[in-house]
Amino acid sequence: MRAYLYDDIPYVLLLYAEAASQVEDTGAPVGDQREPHDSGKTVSFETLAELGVVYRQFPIDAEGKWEETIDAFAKERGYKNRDQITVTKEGLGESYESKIKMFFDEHLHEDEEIRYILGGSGFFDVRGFGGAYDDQWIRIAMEKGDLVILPAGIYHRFTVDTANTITAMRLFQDEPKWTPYSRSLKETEEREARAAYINELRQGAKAVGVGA
Ligand code: KMT
Ligand code: NI
Repeated sequence: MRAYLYDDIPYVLLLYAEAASQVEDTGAPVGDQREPHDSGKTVSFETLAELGVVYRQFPIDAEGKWEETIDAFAKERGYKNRDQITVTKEGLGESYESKIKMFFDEHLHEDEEIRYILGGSGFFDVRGFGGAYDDQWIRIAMEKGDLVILPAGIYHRFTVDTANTITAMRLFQDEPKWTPYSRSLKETEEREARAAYINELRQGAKAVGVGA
């Protein structure tokens, strides 16, 4: 897992750069969400922690010890339930295109989003808040054995990478509350989960002595 600032280079500039051969032509559509968009600016785990994003690594070993590890972790955090999702055309069937679009539409949830990667790879993008990364995309590159917890109320999105496959365990407490509230809807900013999240960030910022 690595986190970095997403290179939010406008599409037209990318087209221009590609035409001028300033960026490598990988054959993928320019500005493709599946490309790494790596600005080269690494974002630290501390920054992620300040945003309430929890990152853990539980390597998937051949003996299957990881299952006990994940069970213990789930128990400790009260995640009683889990299921599995494979983001591929085969895994998602008819709804593939619409799901891919929905995952990448900036949104928040009223509950945590917990994902443990069992295979493949992909990107979770989260929005910075306050400080140097205010409202900027931070891209979290996830692969097998990585676990991430996105707090309720954080704006985020997900995409597979150019390998086009990821399988993840989704953990949750009781009922999954995965309704995505799109940031494109004005009322999303007014949701209680958003207010609670911002409140927590402000208190955290006070605790570590930085202004947010
Ligand atoms: C989500 O909620 O964005 C997803 O479940 C994406 C697939 S998990 C790798
Ligand atoms: Ni989500």
